[in-house]
This record gives sequence, C-alpha cells and structure tokens, in this order.
Amino acid sequence: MTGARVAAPGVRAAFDDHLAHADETGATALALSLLRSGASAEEVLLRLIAPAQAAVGTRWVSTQWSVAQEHAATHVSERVVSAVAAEASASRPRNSAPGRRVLCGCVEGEHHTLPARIAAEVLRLRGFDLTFLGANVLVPRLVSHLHRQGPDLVALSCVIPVCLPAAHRLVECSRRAGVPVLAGGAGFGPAGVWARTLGADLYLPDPAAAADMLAVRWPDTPRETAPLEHLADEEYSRIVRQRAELLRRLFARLRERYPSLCDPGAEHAEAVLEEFGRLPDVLAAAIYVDDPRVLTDYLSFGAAFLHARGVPTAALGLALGALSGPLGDLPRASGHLDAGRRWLAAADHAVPPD
Ligand code: B12
Repeated sequence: MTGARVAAPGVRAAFDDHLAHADETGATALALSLLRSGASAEEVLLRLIAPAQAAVGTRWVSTQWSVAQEHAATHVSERVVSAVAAEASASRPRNSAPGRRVLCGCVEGEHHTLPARIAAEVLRLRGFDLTFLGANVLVPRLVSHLHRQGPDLVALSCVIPVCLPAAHRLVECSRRAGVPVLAGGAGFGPAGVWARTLGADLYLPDPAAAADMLAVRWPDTPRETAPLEHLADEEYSRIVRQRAELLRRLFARLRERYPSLCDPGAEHAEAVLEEFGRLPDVLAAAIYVDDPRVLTDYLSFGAAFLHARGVPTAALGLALGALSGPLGDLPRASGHLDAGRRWLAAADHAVPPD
C-alpha cells in the first residue's frame, strides 16, 4: 500500500465518519488496518489524521459542529495517534542505536497538543530519541529538562500566534543553554517569518521535511542573537499593562452598540465574547514581533467565526476602534490597528450577506 491509498477519498471519508461519531474503536481499527496492509505510520499520521483534524476546525468554525463534537473528535484523533505510534514502535528493531536527543513541546499558552504530538511521533519514527513535553511548556519546566537531559535540539510548536511573546522566552532559554531550536506550526507565521524574528535556528512547517533536513545538516550551536530593537519603544509592555482597561473599554463599546451580544443567555454569547477578549493579547503579540499580519491573521479567523454566529464583521471594527483610544499615543499600535481596520473593510465585501 502507498500513501496514495492512505489519502484515498474512501479511506478519508470513513475516518471522518468515525471522528463525527466519536468512534475511537472504528478510527483506530481503520488506522491500524492501513499499517498492516503496508502503509507507513508517517503516512497515516501526516496524510490521514492531520488533514482530517484540520477539517474538524472548519466544521467547528462554521458551527456545523458544536464545541463538544470538536473535543470528542480531537480526543479520538489523539488516541489514534497513540495507537499508531505504539504499533510502529512495537515493530521497530530493539537493538537500533539511540538517535540524537530531542525535546519537543508546545510553547507557553499553546494548548494545541495534537500538531506537536504528530510532529514528535514523526521525529521518533525517524530515529530521534524524543521526549514529548506536551502543552503549555513554561520556562522553568524547559530549564529543568534542558539540564537533566542535555538534549541536542529543542523542537517548539506554536499554532496560535498570540503565544509568540512567550515562545521567545523558550527560544532564548534553549539557545542560552547552547541547544538549537527547531520551530514548527502555523503560529510561527507565513514561511516561519516570526520564528526567525524570535531567533529560532530552523523553521520547518512539515515534520517529515524537518527530519530530512536534520538527517543531512544539524544546526550549529547557537550564538548570541540581536535583541528585538523595536521593543525599546515599550509599546508591548504598555499594552500588557493596560490589558484590563482595554478589555473594559472594548466590552463597554460592544455592550453599547450590540447589546444582544452581551446577553449571557444568547446562543454562542460566551464563545463570541471570548474571541473579542483575545484582541488585546493578539495586538500585543503583533507589536512584539512588529508585524500587523499577526492581527490580520486573527481577524481572518475571527471574522469567519463571528459571521457563522450571526455577528457582523463591523463589530470587530468597533472593537479595534475601542482599543485605538487609549493607545492613540503609540505609533506602532495605531498603525497595526489601522491595518486591521483596512483588512476588515476589504474583507467585509468577501463575507456573504446574511
Ligand atoms: C483541535 C483544536 C483545538 C483544541 C486543541 C486540542 C488538542 N489537544 O490539540 C482546543 C479545543 C484546545 C482548541 C482551542 C483553541 N483553538 Co483551536 N483548533 C483546533 C483544530 C480544530 C485542530 C488542530 C489540529 O490538531 N490540527 C491538525 C494539525 C495536525 O495540523 P497542523 O497545525 O497543520 O499541524 C502540522 C504542522 O503545523 C506541523 N507542526 C506543528 N507543530 C510542529 C512542531 C515542529 C517542531 C515541526 C517540525 C512541525 C510542527 O506539523 C503538524 C503535523 O503535520 C484547529 C483547526 C486547524 N485547521 O488546525 C483549530 C485552531 C488551530 N484553533 C484556533 C483557535 C482560535 C483556538 C482558540 C483560541 C479558540 C477558542 N475559542 O477556544 C483556543 C486556543 C487554545 C490555546 N490557548 O491553545 C484557530 C487558530 C486561528 C488563529 N490564527 O489564531 C484554528 C485554526 C481554528 C480554525 N480556524 O479552525 N483548539
């Protein structure tokens, strides 16, 4: 069997159906049957489970699926990853020499463990001696692993760019310990642009490509990197310090203009308000890496998410306006908020009418 079979529409439809019904037994049996008929574990992880799980997101954003269905499907995918990894490790020769040591985990604040877990399992399958640290890796936890295990590489996963400031602390702490950093995940931006801003030694979006690259060239021991000079203007720390006030203003403006949004009994009210409440942190992350695309990337998710829940895109514009007032004396933040409003104005036409 080849990868083409793994990605065949019938196989994928059957797997999607198992996810839709939270059918762990069926999903696991399907994945293991693919392995037993010749597919590689890497193909099953990267060409079946990963794209199926990404499609779960589309169904959740569009409200076709509830949060509960998304959680149940994700749980099934996690269990299938474990089953595939266990089956592959059972058939690996016992006497193979241990590979280079890699610590892999999600950056602080990041709870999307499945992408990191898939990346970790692919690296393990390729012979690396891998320790998986899971979600939300805080600096003290990384420091203790760095010193206890002396890894050859730290592999960091970031899916949501709002975590970038925290990711920087982990990159710096690994590099200061002399350990190079491999970054992966969509949160590091288009072509990994923000991984480079934060000083990661290598960015690769695809774990198989990362394994290929590491097989031919190991990153050098890190040297000191230049500090992020734009942070000297203290705009980032001002936004972080003013977070509570920004949120108060943002919700007051929303309540005034869209009272129904703040009605706690309204369908989706909690989820909708949670998304608005992320805006100050997203702006702070954009200022941190000095790129308004962090904000516009979030707006593109937010506009689709809110539209599917009956909230007009204009409400996001209002929310950005609420942040502009108290941050009006910060030139970079003002520029980013303007870029956000321009993005929304252009996108509004693209949103289908109700
Ligand atoms: C499941 C899920 C969740 C689960 C995660 C559970 C878990 N255990 O993982 C839960 C419910 C916790 C969750 C929460 C949130 N989520 Co969510 N989530 C998803 C969803 C549906 C699937 C994620 C996934 O597993 N994808 C499949 C993986 C395999 O795909 P992948 O990312 O391409 O991964 C590959 C590469 O990135 C790469 N890679 C990743 N890491 C690394 C590391 C290295 C070293 C290397 C080499 C490669 C590599 O390899 C992976 C395998 O090929 C996505 C939708 C999507 N399109 O992915 C949204 C998504 C990621 N979530 C999103 C959001 C907004 C959130 C929340 C903020 C929303 C909320 N209201 O709750 C919170 C944030 C939580 C947090 N602080 O982290 C948005 C992000 C938008 C954005 N740009 O910010 C998405 C894209 C929603 C969407 N449009 O469908 N989420």
